[in-house]
This record gives sequence, C-alpha cells and structure tokens, in this order.
Amino acid sequence: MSLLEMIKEPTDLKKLTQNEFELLAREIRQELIQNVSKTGGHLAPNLGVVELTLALHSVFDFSKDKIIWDVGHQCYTHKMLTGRREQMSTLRQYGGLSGFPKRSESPYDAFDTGHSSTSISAALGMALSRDLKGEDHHVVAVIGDGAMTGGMAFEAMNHAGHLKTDLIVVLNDNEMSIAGPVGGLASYLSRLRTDPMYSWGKEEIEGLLNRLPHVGRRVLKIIDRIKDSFKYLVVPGMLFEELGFTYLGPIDGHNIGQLQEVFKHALNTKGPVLVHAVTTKGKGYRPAELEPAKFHGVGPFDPKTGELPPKEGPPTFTSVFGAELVRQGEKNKEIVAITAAMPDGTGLTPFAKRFPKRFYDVGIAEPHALTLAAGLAATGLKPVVAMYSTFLQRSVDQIIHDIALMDLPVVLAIDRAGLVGEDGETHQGVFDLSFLRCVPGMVIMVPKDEQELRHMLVTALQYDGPIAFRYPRGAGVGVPLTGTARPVPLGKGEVLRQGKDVTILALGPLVYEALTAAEELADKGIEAAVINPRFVKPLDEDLILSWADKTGHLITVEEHSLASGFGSAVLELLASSGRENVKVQRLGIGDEFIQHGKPKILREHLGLTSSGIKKAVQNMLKNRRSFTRQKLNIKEIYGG
Ligand SMILES: Cc1ncc(C[n+]2csc(CCOP(=O)(O)OP(=O)(O)O)c2C)c(N)n1
Repeated sequence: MSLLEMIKEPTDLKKLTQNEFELLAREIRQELIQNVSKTGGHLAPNLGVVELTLALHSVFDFSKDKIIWDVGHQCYTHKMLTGRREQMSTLRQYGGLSGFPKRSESPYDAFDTGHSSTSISAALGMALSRDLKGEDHHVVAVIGDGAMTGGMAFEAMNHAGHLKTDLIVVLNDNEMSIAGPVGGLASYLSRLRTDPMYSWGKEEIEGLLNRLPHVGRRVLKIIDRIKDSFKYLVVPGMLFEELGFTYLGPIDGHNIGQLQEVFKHALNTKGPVLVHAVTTKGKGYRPAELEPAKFHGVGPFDPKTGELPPKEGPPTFTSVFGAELVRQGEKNKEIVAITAAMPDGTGLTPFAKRFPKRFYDVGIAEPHALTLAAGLAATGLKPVVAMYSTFLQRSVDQIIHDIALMDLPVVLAIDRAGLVGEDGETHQGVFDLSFLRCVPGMVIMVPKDEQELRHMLVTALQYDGPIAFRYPRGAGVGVPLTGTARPVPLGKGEVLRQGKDVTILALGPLVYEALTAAEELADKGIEAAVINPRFVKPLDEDLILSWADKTGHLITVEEHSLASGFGSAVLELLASSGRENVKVQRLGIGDEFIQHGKPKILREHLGLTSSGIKKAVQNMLKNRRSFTRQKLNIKEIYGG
C-alpha cells in the first residue's frame, strides 16, 4: 500500500516523519503527472506546490482554518488530500471535479477562485468576520508571484496592514507567471531570493547590530536618521514590512521541515504575516521544469516524454489574429499591442518579437492595461488590447470611464469569447456583449470565421473610436486565408442563405451551424434564411427588420448570456420599431454559470448546435404548421 493510499484525511499527515513526507511528495507528483497527462490541466503550477501543500495541511487544520488558493489552479494536491483523490481522473471533465477550488465540492474549499489576485482580499474578509464573531481560527492565502502583480493584491495588503488583524499570506515565488514575470516586483523578489543580505531575518540583523556595541549602536542611530533608505538595504522584505506585514523568508518551498517551522512561527505571530516561499514551477518533472510555460496549462500528453500530440486542423483564431496584427504592424507604426500576462495565449508573441518596442506586457493587471491603452490612444497611437473575454470583466470601468467617455480609438481584441471548456465557470467568456453593449459609442463585431476576423481587425484599426471584436478559443472554421484583409462596411450584416419561413441570425462561427440546420430543414420543407449579423452594435437594423417582415419568425443564436446579449438587442429593435407580431426565439445561455467540460458537450447541452437550432426552428413553426394543416383539413372536409 502506498503512503498516499493511507492518507484518508489531512489529519493523517500529522503522524508522518520527514522521510515519509518526502516519499509522499514523490508519490503525489507521480500521480499528478499520470492524471494530468490524461485529463489535461495546470501541471507545472501543481508540481511546484506539493511540499507547500503538505506542509500547510500538516500544520494547520483546514476543517476549521481557512485556506484560499489564489487563481486556484494549483489546488490539485489540496484536492487529493481532502477526500477527492479517487475522483482526480474526472478532473475538468463534464460532471467531474473542477480544476479550481469549489465550495460546492468540499468544505475544505473555503473560496472559489479562477481569476487572480483575489485571495488576500477574501482572506482578510474572513479574518475580519472571525474577529467580529469572536471565533478562533487561522486564515491563509496562498498567492503566486504572478498573481501578486495584480493591483487587488496590493489593495488588500495595504488594508490588512492597516487593520493589523491576524492573517497569513504565503507568497509562492516560482519566478514565473504563465510567461516570464513582469516588472519591479519581479526584480525585487529576485533580489530577495539571491542577495545573501536579504536572506537574513530582520530580527537577526537587529540582533547582530546590537551585539556590536559601538558600531551597532551607531548604525542603529544612522538607521533612525536615514531610516527608510537604510532599511531598504538591510532588512529583507521591507516592501511587505512597510505595508504592515511581518516578513518571513525567503525559505525553500520544497523543504517540508523548513516550511512547517516557518508556518508554526507564522501562526504564533500577531498581525498579518507574509511567508515568502521559493519554489520551482514544474518541480520534479523534467519536461515541465524545462518548459514551465508550456506545462502551465496543458492538454493530454505523453507522461514518459512530455510530448503533446501534434496540432491538427485549421489554425486557431488566436494565431490568425496574431499573424494579421504583425502584417498590419508593418504598415502602421502607430499600432501598439498590450497583453495582461498572456503573450502566448493571446497570440501576441509574434508581434512582441517583431516590434519589441511597441509591445507591452503589463502583468496580471487588466484594469491598468485598458487605461494604459487609453493614454496611448489619447496621444495618437493605436493600441490593440488582446485579452480573454473573462478577464476583460475586470476592466469595465476603465472601458467606460477612460476609453469610451473620450471616444478614444482603442481596439479590444476579445479572445476566448464564448465557451472555453475545461476551465469552467470562472473562465467562460459569456458576458462581454452585455457589459459592452451598454457603453455609448462602442462598436462590437463578431467574425463568423478566421478570415472575417482578419477583416474585422483591419476594420477596427481604421475606426476612430472604441471598437471590439470577439472570437472563440481554439481552431478556426478552416476557411481559406487568402488575399489582403479589407474592412467590412460598418454596421452591415450579410445574408448567407435565403428563405421564406424563418430567419436565423447566428453570431460568429455559430452561423455555420445555422447553415447546416437550414440545409436539414430544407429537406423537411422549411425554408430558413441565415444571416451573419457581424455587428452587435450598431445592429444592421434595416436588414434585421426587413427579414423580420419577410418571415415573421426570427431565431437568434449566440454563445453568450441571453441577458442583454445579441438576442436582447434584436428584441429591443423589434419592440422599438413596433413589430409586436414577429415571433422571436433566442438561443444562448440562460441565467446560470456554465460548468467545465468539453465545449462540444456544453454546446450540445445548451442547444447551440445545428441540431439544437433545427429543433428550435421546428418548435417555433410547429404551431404555425399545425394551424396551416388545420385550415387545409377544413378545406378538405368542405371540399373547398
Ligand atoms: C485576472 C486574471 N488574469 C489572468 C489570468 C490567467 N492566469 C492564470 S494563472 C496565471 C499566472 C499566475 O502566476 P502565479 O500567480 O505566479 O502562479 P504560478 O502559475 O506561477 O504558480 C495567469 C496570468 C487569471 N487567472 N486571472
């Protein structure tokens, strides 16, 4: 029986020796690699926190203490230790375990995460709640050096330091975000890690100075006089100390004994404490240690070699966008590109390589990315912000207040719009149309395929105001990518198929599902027109109204929330033009969060497929057809 099999609950860890802990860490790594090689998932971040997680669970009691995992992508060992090991093969699969902490899954998951830099705020909230209710437990936030670049982390630390409540923040410093780390904080942490001066504890330094009577006292006097500048030189973690935290570290995040010692010290320290643990992303699995960015989040792979299956099929929307942006960048020097810590994910790496001076990775700082773009646009440049739909949610005020209010020409390239699949609820990109539609002056486009994405990028670059286009995760439709990209006429949709019975308005690549549905419906004697609306704002009002009049029946289809999405815009148009008699059915996402699972499965459940569209059309026309048949029957009866 393996050691891991003997750990039924976290309290079982308390009996282990140091050697057993090391053995257990090895077993966990083996299982993580095997599992994730089948399910896909965030391998490298999880391999990096095995010892950290073991140490936390052996020192704290998270049946009453609280732990909040920032981003939450590193929680696999935590799940294995808290009764979910048997289900790890279902990780990220439809109906299986989530790849992130979920309160609905286990009482050990204190807070749902997925987006970064929230842990310290949430932990502080829990600590304050504990204090108000007179409870007695510890609250721990585990946050990576990447997530620490998000503004909220600093807002929370600033507040925690002010309140002085008991709170433990574990900084998991692996020198990596998804890509390389960004900015002053990264250099600061690097100095803490590498300069021997910095590995001294603050108390040790003060003790040393006191032990040197003359020099020491004199130095302490100097400290008093030039306090700040000197402290920055000699006291480790001064940035955190100045924010009101007791800094402990840096410590080896793979040494369980050392981690346990420091955690015990932390839980006996009053006020907020920051434990700085240095770890290696991908630890213990060579392919992941060598290429931590590739193994940050991976699909299934060969565990022996670390090789991923060859990419098949058409190029992704992301890569087509990235390549076209480079082409446009050659022609127009005013184009600058911005990412928030996702240069690869958003397809901006080729642009960054070709035009390093016109590319900005701001770290995990989405709101800053948008206002930075506003500044660039206000002074004559053409910023393109490429961001996943789900993370753009963070920047709504910046879009309204810093961009749209001044009508600034910022281009929003919204990647991973729609269902993203295995990352689940926290990552589905299904709200962007709702929060952009209401912004005055905002233009919103949705390309039906990767070729139209090229055209829309050019449209956006030529437009003098805020403009967005949204496109899905993964492979394109497979259309030829030929010719020069040309702007599409503003606010104009296109009719892809004529029909007299019903009009299907399908957004983005769903229009191809609508075309398939229309073909199958034709076999059943239903003539469906299919329209690619292209614009959610401004809507092609004339086109939509004329087809509403022609067919009297509209079906809207969108991979987006129905509340205030594209279908809602069509309903608003019909209502304001007084067409009460047009029948409308909207297909999309209802008032619910969509869980993890393969996009194909999720789409089937939501009816966002050709057969779903076909069914909706048939249902819609059923009444009309039975009415017609009834009339026919009457005719037949009376021989008319
Ligand atoms: C608001 C937000 N933006 C972007 C992301 C995408 N993302 C997931 S993990 C990650 C890097 C996190 O780095 P770090 O906190 O150092 O953790 P590590 O993966 O290195 O363990 C990023 C950018 C996110 N989850 N949330």
